[in-house]
Amino acid sequence: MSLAIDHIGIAVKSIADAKKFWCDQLGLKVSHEEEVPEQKVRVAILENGIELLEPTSPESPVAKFIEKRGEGLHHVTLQTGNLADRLKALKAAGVDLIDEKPRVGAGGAGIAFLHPKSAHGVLVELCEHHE
Ligand code: CMX
Repeated sequence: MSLAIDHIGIAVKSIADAKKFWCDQLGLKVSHEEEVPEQKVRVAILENGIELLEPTSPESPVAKFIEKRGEGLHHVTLQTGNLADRLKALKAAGVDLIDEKPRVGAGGAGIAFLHPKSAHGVLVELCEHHE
């Protein structure tokens, strides 16, 4: 479905620490874990669509987010087909894009972020899965 929720990103200082709550206490399993060097984060995707994000560098947007606001909800990701065209249409409609062109995110998906000031304070990520 177009613009269905793909995952919800939560910024954490340490994935290992966060897993004590999400996995040990809530009982969720990790379906996939990887480092995304381009975004300077390590991600652990849980089976229910929660994505834990740990910064791998002080320069990471996630490190800056945690420094400013503390751990917590970081972004909402929506699925789209034809991401490049969707971005052009959003730009034409006056939406403030962080990424004007798709880049590569976790799992090799095409991703792009929209600025929170265009989305009522929420960082929105669009993703296009290629499989
Ligand atoms: N959600 C909501 N608002 C956010 C935010 C977030 N995640 N991150 C920053 N903001 C707000 C700040 O609070 C600030 O608001 P005010 O101007 O009202 O104070 C404003 O956006 C600017 O924030 P900043 O701290 O000055 O930071 P920058 O402008 O340097 O960067 C942003 C902000 C959103 C452009 C940057 O964090 C970014 O490019 N994010 C997208 C990339 C990203 O987050 N990657 C990690 C995820 C990786 C993955 O899922 O694979």
